[in-house]
Amino acid sequence: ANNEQTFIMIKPDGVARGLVGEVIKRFEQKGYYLRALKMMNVPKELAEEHYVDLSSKPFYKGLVNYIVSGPVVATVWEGKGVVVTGRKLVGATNPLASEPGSIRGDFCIDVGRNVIHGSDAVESAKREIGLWFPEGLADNKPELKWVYE
Ligand code: DAT
Ligand code: MG
Repeated sequence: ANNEQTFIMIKPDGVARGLVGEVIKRFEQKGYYLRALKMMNVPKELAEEHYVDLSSKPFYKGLVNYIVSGPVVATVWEGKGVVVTGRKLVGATNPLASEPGSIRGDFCIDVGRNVIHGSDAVESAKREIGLWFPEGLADNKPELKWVYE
């Protein structure tokens, strides 16, 4: 489906380092459509819920503290295969293993400061979009005839 959606969040280090435009540029250049965007400070409960599947991990507390440490930019992107391809644009979790050419591969080193989040499946994307955009997304009508045949 051309209207698959994923949740992409530029984490506090990415915002502080001025990488917001770089991230948006890469998703736009690929042909994906920006459906929603907001800068926000993250309530601790939201960070905890976002990463609830990792709550038993030893790094969970540090992870939550990192996400609430400064403003993030939360975005929703739409297009064919955007979840899987978005993960490729983001790169592997540990930036030392992320391919150069991916966002993490190009811009970071430590797993605990890996600049960006991307949903890992269509179902988790739905959950995360609901969590981060409870107000819903604005209506729109993108012109996509130069992206899709
Ligand atoms: P991803 O963000 O690639 O989906 P994940 O969902 O497994 O990775 O973990 C979420 C975040 O938690 C990840 O971006 C960084 C942090 N994290 C994961 N594994 C970690 C580890 N072994 N040590 C420290 N932080 C880790
Ligand atoms: Mg994940």
